[in-house]
Amino acid sequence: LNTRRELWGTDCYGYGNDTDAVYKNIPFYMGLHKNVGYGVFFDNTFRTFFDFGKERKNACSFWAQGGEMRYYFINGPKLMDVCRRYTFLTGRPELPPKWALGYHQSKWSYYPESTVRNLAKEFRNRKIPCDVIHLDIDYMDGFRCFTWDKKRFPNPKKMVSDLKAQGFKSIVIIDPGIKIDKKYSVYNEGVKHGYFCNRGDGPLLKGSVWPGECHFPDFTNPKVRDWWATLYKGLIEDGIAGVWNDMNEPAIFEDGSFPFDARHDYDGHPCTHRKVHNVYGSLMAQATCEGQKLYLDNKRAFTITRSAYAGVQRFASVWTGDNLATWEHLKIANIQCQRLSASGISFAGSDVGGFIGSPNGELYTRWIQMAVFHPFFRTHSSGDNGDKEPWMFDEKYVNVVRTYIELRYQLLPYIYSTFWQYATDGSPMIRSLNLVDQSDSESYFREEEFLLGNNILVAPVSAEGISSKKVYLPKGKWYNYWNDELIKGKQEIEANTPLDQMPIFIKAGAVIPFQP
Ligand code: MIG
Repeated sequence: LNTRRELWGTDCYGYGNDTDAVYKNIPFYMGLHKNVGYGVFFDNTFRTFFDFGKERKNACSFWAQGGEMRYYFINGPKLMDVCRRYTFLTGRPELPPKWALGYHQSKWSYYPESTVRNLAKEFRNRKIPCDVIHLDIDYMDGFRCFTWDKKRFPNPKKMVSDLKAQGFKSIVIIDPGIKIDKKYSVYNEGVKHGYFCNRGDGPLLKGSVWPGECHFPDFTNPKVRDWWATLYKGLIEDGIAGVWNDMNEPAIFEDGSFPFDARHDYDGHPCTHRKVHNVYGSLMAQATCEGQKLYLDNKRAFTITRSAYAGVQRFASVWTGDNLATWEHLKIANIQCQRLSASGISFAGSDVGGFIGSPNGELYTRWIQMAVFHPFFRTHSSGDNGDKEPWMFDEKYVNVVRTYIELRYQLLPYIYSTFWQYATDGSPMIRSLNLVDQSDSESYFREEEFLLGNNILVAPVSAEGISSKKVYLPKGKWYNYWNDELIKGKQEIEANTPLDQMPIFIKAGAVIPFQP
C-alpha cells in the first residue's frame, strides 16, 4: 500500500528494496476483495505505472504512456486459480531438462580453460553435487557473441565434452550487443540484411557495451529472431547445453538504454522503442530458446534471462540480477522469488550469496539453504572480491552447504513433479502463504515463509547468529522435518535454527519421493 511502481526495464546494478524500475516488466497484480481473489493483467508493453493508494488513498490505478487500455480481469475467487488462469492467458513453460533443476556454479568469469577444469575437479573431489558450470563474458573473443577466445579456450569442444564426461553441463552467456567490426561475420550479416535497430533519424543505432561500440538486433522482427536462432549452431555443436541472456533490458553503458525514438519492426507493425523497450528482453530469450531447439536434436532447451515481459516463462528461466551479499538481500531474494512465481515465472532464482561483495560463511550457508527451495539454484558473483565457490568458507560451513545441496538432489523427484504441475496447469511452484489460505488474514503479513509445491513449507533464516525463529504455519497439520514433531497449523511457533537447520515443515499425509 501507498506505493507506485513503474515498469521500464532497467539495468539496476546493486538495486535495493525501494529501487523502481527493475529488470523485469510484468504488468500483473492480484488483490483480495472481501476474500474474493482477483487478478489484473494490463496487456501493454509501453512504460507502465501501477499506483496502490499513493496518488489517492483507497484507490488503485494503472496507466501507460501509449497503447491501448487493454486489460484482463481474472476472477478467482481463489488466488491460486488467478495465478493458474494468468498463465493460461500468458503461457506456460515446457519441462526443462532435469539437470537444469540441479545446482549451478557461476562467476564473472571462470577462465581460462584450466580454471574451469579445476573448478569441475574440486566439485568432484569434495563430493559437492553440481550439474552446471556457467561461462560469463570472458570466454568470448573480445566480447564478440558466438565466438570463443582461442587463447583462453583453445579447444572448447574438447573441454565441454570432458566436462560432460564428468557430469557437467556447460552454459554460456550471450548479450544483445554485436560489436561493430568489419572482420566479424555476425556484424557483417546483420548490417547486410538490415537486422539491427535504426535510430529515429535513420542511421543504425550505436551504443557502448562490453565489446565497445555495438549495434543491436531488432528482436521484434521475426526474420531477426530466426537469424539469431541460427547463430547458436556453432555453440550447440561445441556441446553447449544452455544459454544465459544478459543486458537485454536493453542496457547501454552511457545512456542507460536505446533512445525513445529508435525504430523497431514489431512483427510488421513498425513503432518506436517506447513500445518495445519492455518486451525486448523476452523476444531475445524467445529467439535464444528457438535457436537451441533447432540444433539440440530433440533435447530440451534451457535459457536464462535477466530482462523479461509477461509470458517469458514460455521460453526462459530468470534470475534476479545484480544483488548484494547482505542479509537484507537474502530477504529481498526470498520475496522476489515468491512474487515472480505468483506472476507466472516460477523458474526463478537469485545469485546465491550475492553478486556484489562477499558474504561471510554464515550468510552464504543460509542463502544456500533457502535457494535449495528455489527452482533456479545458482551461485554467481561478480568475482571482484575473490572467489565464491562453496569451499571458500570454513569447513563447518562447507559441510552444511554440501548437506543442503545433497538435499536438493534428494528432493529432485518432488521438485521435478512440482515443475510438471506448473507446466501442466500453471500452479506456481513457490507459494506465499496467502496463496495457501487466503481466508487467513495472518497470511497477508507473512513474507518469509513459503511453500515449494503442495507439501513443503520453509522459513529461510534471514538474520545472523540467531538460534531460533518465529514461523507461521498455515491451516492443517505439519511435521517438523528435523524431529518429526506433529504441529497444528494456524499458529506461530518458535523453530530452532542452529547453523545446520533451516526450518522445514512437511504437510501431514504428504508423500515426498526422495532419491539418493
Ligand atoms: O555489466 O556479464 O547481471 O550476472 O556477471 C555487467 C557480466 C554485465 C551483469 C549480470 C551479471 C554478469 C555481468 N553482467
